[in-house]
Amino acid sequence: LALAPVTAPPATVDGFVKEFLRELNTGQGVALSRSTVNDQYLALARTVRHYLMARWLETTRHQRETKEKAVGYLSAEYLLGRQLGNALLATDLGEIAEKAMAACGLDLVTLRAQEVEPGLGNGGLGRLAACFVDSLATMSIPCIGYGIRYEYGIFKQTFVDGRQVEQPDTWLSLGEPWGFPHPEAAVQVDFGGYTETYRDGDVERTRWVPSWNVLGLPYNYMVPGYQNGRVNTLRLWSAQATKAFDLAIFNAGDYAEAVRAQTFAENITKVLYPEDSTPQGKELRLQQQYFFVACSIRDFINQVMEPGFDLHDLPERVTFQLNDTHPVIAVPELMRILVDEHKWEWDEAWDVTKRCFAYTCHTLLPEALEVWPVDLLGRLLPRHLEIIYQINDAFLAEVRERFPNDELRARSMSIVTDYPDRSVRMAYLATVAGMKVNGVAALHSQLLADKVLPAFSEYWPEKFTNVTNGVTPRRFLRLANPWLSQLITDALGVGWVTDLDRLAELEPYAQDEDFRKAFREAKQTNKERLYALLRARDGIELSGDHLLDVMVKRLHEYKRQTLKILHIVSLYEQIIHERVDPTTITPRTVVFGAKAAPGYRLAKEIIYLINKVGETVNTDPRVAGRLQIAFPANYNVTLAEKLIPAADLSEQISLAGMEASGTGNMKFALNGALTIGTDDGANVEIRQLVGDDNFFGFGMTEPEVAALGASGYQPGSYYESNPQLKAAIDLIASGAFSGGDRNAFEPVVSNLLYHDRFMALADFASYVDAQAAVEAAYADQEAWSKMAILNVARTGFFSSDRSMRDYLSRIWRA
Ligand code: 26M
Repeated sequence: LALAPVTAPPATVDGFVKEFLRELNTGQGVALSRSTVNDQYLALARTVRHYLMARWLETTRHQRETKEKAVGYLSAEYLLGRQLGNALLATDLGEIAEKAMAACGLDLVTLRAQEVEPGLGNGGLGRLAACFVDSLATMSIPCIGYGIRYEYGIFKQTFVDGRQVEQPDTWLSLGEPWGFPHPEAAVQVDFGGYTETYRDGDVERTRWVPSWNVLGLPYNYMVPGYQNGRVNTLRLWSAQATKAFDLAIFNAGDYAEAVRAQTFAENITKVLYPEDSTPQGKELRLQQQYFFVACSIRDFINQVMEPGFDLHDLPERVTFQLNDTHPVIAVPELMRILVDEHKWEWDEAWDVTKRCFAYTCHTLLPEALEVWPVDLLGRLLPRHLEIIYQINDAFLAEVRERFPNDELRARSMSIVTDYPDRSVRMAYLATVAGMKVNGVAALHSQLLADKVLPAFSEYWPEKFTNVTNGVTPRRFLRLANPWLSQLITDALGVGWVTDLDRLAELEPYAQDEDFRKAFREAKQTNKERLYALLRARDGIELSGDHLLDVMVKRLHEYKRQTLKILHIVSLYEQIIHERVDPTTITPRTVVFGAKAAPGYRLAKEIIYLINKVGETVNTDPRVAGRLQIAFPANYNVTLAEKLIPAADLSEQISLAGMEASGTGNMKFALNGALTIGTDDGANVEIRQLVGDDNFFGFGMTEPEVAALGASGYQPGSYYESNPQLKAAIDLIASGAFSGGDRNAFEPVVSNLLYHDRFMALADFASYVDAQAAVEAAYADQEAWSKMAILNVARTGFFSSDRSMRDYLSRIWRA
């Protein structure tokens, strides 16, 4: 039997048309003349998929042959964004596809717009995972991304009378051409039950007797490298009821109970938890975490490794990178496999395990650190709880040996804590088990070591490192901003797409008048594209040649959307009370995008405030042409790709010491927006790289924040002593934005005046000054363009390719 190698269809317009029609006709059973846009989109996606298939198979074959060390990226979230555009770019089939569709009487842009993005993440952490797998594929580094195939991703946000209302994200309902289910590679995952000891020769061993189980069904997604013939794999797990489970019940004659059991199993991957900072300690969430991690470890050992592979070599073949604490239960899981199933000695198993994992922390907020109650863990994963106790006992014995008579220290480092309830601190477990612990920006890594895990960084100074985040230039520059990309390519050639440091060569072009003009034209084109989209998508009418001021990110008090709204209200107040000469005002359009966690009350009140201020300002003739506000609902990756390239000003205004890194900040700078920002997260590094003259810095530094907090922060004193601030807050409280209702914004106003945990009032004056500096700078368009071009030229460092090189040298190859 001759085994013909899998080959891609010919990369010609003709070849593409044939493949497309074959997909549509024989793949989907639809004639072109009778097909819907969705039929056409699906056929197109499957066509592009065919071009990638041979490379994917070849990548897998090559990996098996070379046995190169791989990265197992463990992440509960991947915020991928649309796939088609990226796949066309990776295969360089964009032009061919466009012509092929035209030959069929179809419009590629329309078909691309049909794709529903997989929103399998909340925000920064999930999008980072997507950027990282893109970079690894582009750099031809072996990686399997492991995660969860949620049936419903991040909710769809709508506004009803200005308030957020959530709708389910039915991303799978029109068909999903990018995922390949592999039922033959399904994995069983156990839960519940109890443990017991038994004699095995002359050793006593423990075994876990679980009480229920589910099946993990893998779906493979292609992760194409940029025009390099490489296609890595993203493997997302979906939960299914096991046959044995419901057969037993069916046989007992209880059909309804059997169907209920099925639903129960499938609940595990039903929906993404929409919290991005306050873990609720929900049992289903722990089920999700263990489910995907158990599937992934099993899959890597049994499917990815060759048969007969010796597990002692595991650390030479993989590093499992833990994307925050969400997958940390993988640590006791690997220990359980080695000790219980393979009957290794504890020490031998621990030696291998601790060389297999590394941990990335993404927060500093104390309430965001995951903690699991011992009773919940013991009920769901009794054997894992025992193993965690044993890890902790061994670790604390070591601590006590190194620091005798220092019980306070030992207790402060205990993985298991008794207060407020007996529970497991997942960040501590990750730190003890990981060979490395990293923060996601220089400042964050410093604070992580000094403030969150001080005892651990003293104990293992060499374990702590930094890897500053990055973003993929393929999606966020090349794809999202074709006009700026063309300008850059005209100046430098195409190499910058995979070598972003080359943007530095743009530096002299900041002095080139023609280049600046072309740069402004590209920005203007992007604004027009955005305004057309907002008109069609949201019915939002924006007009005029304004400074486009954008704040897009999850809604959270620490990110301080309220500080931005106070500034807007203040501008408005000054105009309507004729405190400023209207002819001196820089016309400004402010765009917000933000989802609030559904249970986060105050965040939802802030959304309401933004919408109501917008309504009032946008319909007040006194400010027409000077100030307008847009808050399109359901900010997501797709919208980001249109918004970011259009922005002039990027708002990065979190309280110093709170935003671990930020990655939106990097996307804006790379697209030639200037940043108004605090000394927080990666803003610090952006500012250093672009220079103080090309960055609008303001606000307290982290040590100043700490000092103010220690001295007893009183927001009311700022309100009393700053008339401009007082006027803004009073205007909100007066009912001016709520049809006279003085109670409408009471929760927000009283929180600011009496609590203001993130010190918005303390930074207000400084923020307003920085905004004045922005206006002055924007008045000189030539000077502004220079600054913007220098931002592009000096931020090549923020490519996620560079992040991957740092992970390689500091962690994965260490
Ligand atoms: C935890 C438990 C239950 C439900 C949800 C969660 C959870 C999910 C996501 C907690 C946190 C989550 O994400 C945090 C996050 O997105 N952090 C951001 O990570 C980015 C990438 O490193 C940084 O740039 C941001 O500064 C940081 O806020």
